[in-house]
Amino acid sequence: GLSDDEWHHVLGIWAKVEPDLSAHGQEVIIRLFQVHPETQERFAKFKNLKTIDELRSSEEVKKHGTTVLTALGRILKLKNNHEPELKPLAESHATKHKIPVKYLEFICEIIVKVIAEKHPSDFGADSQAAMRKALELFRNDMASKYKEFGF
Ligand code: 89R
Repeated sequence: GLSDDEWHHVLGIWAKVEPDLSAHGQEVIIRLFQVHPETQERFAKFKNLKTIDELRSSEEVKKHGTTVLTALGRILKLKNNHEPELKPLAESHATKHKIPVKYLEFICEIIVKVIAEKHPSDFGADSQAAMRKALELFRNDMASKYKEFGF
């Protein structure tokens, strides 16, 4: 797990993300689809959105981005004890949506980049390192739950 100091960094930057969660979420989803177009194919509801303008003006994309970051925020706030929140998420992403761990790596990298762009003066080296570590913990625990669900 992370130290108290590392969690302090993670939750400190998350507190700066939260007031505008939907803008962050929208940017993360759009960036994910642009950098890794195969991820967009996983969404029946987003297959029709072809251009960047269509993605930007979609309320559904914004809504989904908010859903994803809200879930992630709940998990981060549980620090090293995220199992109760993580388990149902791992179950749906393993058994229903069938999202490879590799895709989780993609989105985690993009989350760090988007936060760094939106909060250049509040997301220093220590905070970035702590956030990367928290997201790595999240991914590793998702991966081991995936195995339990036979994915
Ligand atoms: C796909 C990552 C992630 C990734 C989907 C992906 C949508 C939280 C991908 C629908 C798909 C497809 C759906 C269904 C979905 O289902 O548990 O409405 N995700 C739903 O047809 C992540 C991450 C988090 C996260 C959620 C939540 C829901 C949901 C909550 C709704 C409830 C449910 C990691 C940051 C593939 C593109 C916290 C990715 F590639 F990025 F890893 N989801 N999702 N997701 Fe997903």
